[in-house]
Amino acid sequence: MRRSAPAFSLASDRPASGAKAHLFRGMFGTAEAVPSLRTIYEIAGSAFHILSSTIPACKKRWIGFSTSTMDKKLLLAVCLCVWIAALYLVGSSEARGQQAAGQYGAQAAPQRPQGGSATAGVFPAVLDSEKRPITAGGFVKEGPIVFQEIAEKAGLTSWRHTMGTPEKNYIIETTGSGVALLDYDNDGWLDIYMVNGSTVDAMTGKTELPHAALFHNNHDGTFTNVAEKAGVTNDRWGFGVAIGDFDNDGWPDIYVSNFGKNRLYHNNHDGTFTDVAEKAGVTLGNWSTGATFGDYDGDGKLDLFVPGYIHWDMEHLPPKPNSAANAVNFCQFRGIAVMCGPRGLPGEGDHLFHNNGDGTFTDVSEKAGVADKKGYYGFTSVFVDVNNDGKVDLLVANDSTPNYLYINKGDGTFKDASFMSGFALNQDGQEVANMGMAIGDYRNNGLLDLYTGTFSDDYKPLFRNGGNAYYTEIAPDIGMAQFTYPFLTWSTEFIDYDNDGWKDIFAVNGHVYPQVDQHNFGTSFAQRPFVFHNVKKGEKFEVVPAVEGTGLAKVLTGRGAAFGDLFNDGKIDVVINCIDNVPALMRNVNADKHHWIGLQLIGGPKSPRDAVGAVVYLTAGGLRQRGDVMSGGSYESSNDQRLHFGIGDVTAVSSVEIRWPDGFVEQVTLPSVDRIFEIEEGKGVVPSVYDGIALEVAQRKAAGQAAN
Ligand SMILES: [Ca+2]
Ligand SMILES: [Ca+2]
Ligand SMILES: [Ca+2]
Repeated sequence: MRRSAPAFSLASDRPASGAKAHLFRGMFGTAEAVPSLRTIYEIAGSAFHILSSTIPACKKRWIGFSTSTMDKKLLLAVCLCVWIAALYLVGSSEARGQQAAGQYGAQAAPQRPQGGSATAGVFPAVLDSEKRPITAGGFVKEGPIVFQEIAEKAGLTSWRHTMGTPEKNYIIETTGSGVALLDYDNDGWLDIYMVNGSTVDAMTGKTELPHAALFHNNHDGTFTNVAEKAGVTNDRWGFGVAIGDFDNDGWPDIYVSNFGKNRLYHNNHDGTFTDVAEKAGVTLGNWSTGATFGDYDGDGKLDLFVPGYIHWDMEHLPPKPNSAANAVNFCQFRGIAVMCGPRGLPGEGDHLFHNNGDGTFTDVSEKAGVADKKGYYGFTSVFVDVNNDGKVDLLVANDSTPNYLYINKGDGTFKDASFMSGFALNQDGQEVANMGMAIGDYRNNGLLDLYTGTFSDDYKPLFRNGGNAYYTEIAPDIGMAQFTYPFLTWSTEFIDYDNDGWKDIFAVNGHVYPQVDQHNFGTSFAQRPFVFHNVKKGEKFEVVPAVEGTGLAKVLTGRGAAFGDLFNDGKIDVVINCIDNVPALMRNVNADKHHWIGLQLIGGPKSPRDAVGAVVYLTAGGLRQRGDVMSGGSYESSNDQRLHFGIGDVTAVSSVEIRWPDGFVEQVTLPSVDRIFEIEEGKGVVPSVYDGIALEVAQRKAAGQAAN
């Protein structure tokens, strides 16, 4: 479904109204933004990006208008206005920076609470033939079946997520919780950890506390919830989860981010866990979100970064949507009263914890330069090497504020390259509501690209890495913007769902305002997921049709989601944590017969044992693909840490180069394809549980084929 063509737009894939009209709003902020947070650097950086993005666009249009003098004059006038304004911004940034600096002391004071998180404008509803918004419709009767939703059959619907009341009067009831895929018992089969929310009634003892779930993989397509026995029910108002073997004992541990104290569940190797967060010094205490483990200082031990969202006070709540205090309805979305936030509410700072190696951590946020003194609304973070210098950098997706991109300087500190990298804002120079993020090399050129999930009425930005972590946001330029406007996207990941060697994009959606279902806004509270298929070697993506009755046509209250090969069959599946609902399990049933490789990496004595931070370059059929071992990501979630490569019709891998976290570069030879191998640093492929699994899966496949 596409809207009518715009009258005039510098970009090609969205209406002219909204986008450019808001070009400068992002610089100074609006009623919704926080102008006092702007510094000289940010304003100058934003202006620089306007110049760098509009000059090529103007040039392109100029060449396009070869005959019409009137059009050329108009174009010249518009472009000149944009450039003059951008230069003015650079010039005036010093004064504004001083003004901003003067206001820093007052930043902790809450601003007037405000609602609404879209920035691009208001767009007309896109409805399907049955008058359903495209977010809950637009299905086709026939087409390729890519995902089937099998949560009930798999036994996941015995558990339910709960967060606040259905009315969603407060933002703390709306943002949902994450999912982690981890193999906690080291049997070679991914298990599932689902974070739960809570309610005020439960926290004050009136009702039972909602529990998190730990679903053990029974190897037969079903799962059993063992959270109680394992001691990981959390029983707090939970948001994010990150997986990392922080003590290098070979068993994955679990960090859970809550409103209130966080948990660090240490894996006891016997199916149980012990919360060691107090002793480790990593509890914090207000509203924590999607954490990430990573060894930023290269000492071989995983450190921990925990973003903060809003500094929330249960005793002093913002006004309810229809309360007297909100009589003027200043928390609005498209003119209707909704819950307040995040804008106008005080942000919660971020924390970096250095791993001391003795079971304790030290908060080094300030020293390292990642404390988030601006109080941006952090949701999801990931340690990963975006500038290919062998050290993990740090990405933070921030809601309704600019994203952070911190470059690791290698001396225990980070350089804030958020604006200069181009990751802070979308191509309009606009801060958007970044919930979660996908990280992957979708062009197979060895550079990590980024995609973030944002609010409805904003498109979902694609950040292309031009080298050295210099990003250009290009979603509208390659036709990926228009379709995504009505969706509110949380989790997203680059996954090669059809194993053709080119990474595709999966997005999990759902609105925060239940009120949208009462209005013809073209969006809905529950939304279907969407998939973009990488069809031209990273130059173009196409929306995969949502076939009725299949996973992509399932309308969900999606939030956190984790991506991984749950059934060891070489196809990436998706587990979705749906707010106030049962989970969804999207099993990848795509009909392709493409080949694949899975790699479980084990770090040596100088690297983190779970190899977080390792980078693999796998070459097959002339295609060189990159895979990074990461902790955290998606939206407040943690994906399968085994690396997955689709290799198309090729039946042999030419080379595997591994850059281990300690800097050691190893070449490994793989004896076959279509299975998972375990590789230990310095030892190449080692015997593992995956040898037995490969045999078992092959036998089952043969039996299945015989039965058919
Ligand atoms: Ca397992
Ligand atoms: Ca461990
Ligand atoms: Ca693909």
